[in-house]
Amino acid sequence: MASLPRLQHENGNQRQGNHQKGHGAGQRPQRIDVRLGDRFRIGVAVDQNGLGGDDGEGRTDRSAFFKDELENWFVLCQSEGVEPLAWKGSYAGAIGMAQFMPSSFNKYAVDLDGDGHVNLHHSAADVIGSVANYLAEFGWKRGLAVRFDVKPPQDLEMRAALLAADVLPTFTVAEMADQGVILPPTASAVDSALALVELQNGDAAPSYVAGTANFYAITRYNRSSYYAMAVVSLGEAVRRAANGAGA
Ligand SMILES: [Ca+2]
Repeated sequence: MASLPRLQHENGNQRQGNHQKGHGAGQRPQRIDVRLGDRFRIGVAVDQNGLGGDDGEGRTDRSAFFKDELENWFVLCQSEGVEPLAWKGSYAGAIGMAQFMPSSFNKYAVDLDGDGHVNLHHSAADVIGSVANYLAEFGWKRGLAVRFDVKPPQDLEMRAALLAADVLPTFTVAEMADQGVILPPTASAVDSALALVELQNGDAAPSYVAGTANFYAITRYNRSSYYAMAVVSLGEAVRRAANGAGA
């Protein structure tokens, strides 16, 4: 593979291109043109309705975020010796089995199999190590339960006060109990603050869990409580299967 030219950072304008703020729906996607030395010229189409300016329906302008991810992508390509067009990811830029954005790749991905490269497409060891490193960086505690199934306070004001903290572990077991949460005995010795999490079940009654710091760590990967519970449920099923109890 040919070596990549160094990124141009000297005047800070090399990656500005001609992208402008969006002005609403119906316009053609604009382009960010990025020069990589004299050898590459890459145009990256940014659909401002999906990734950029407000389309009039309240979606946030995320163009700054994706410009930063684009810069991280080129840094990644240089550090890994990858041609910028060689790897494919999700439409928004998430890479490989771990679905890391380029900035997360640069911060948290690790070479666990020791071959000198971080390979999130084909190395299960690198993927597992990178996800573990990501969770550890966001507070994962080894051996700590992720969540406890609980009954919420009957008092709706107390319930609302607990839910206001969202997924952030805020309350001790005693504080939750004082507010009317019914916790299982196994929660009594937990070494973590807890968050009351409400999970809607369509027409059925919602479920409630008390999420620990480990539940919170999973939500740093994806902020949805439903995503976190899906990860936890799948992980528990894998553990049961691995232990021979069936999924
Ligand atoms: Ca590796």
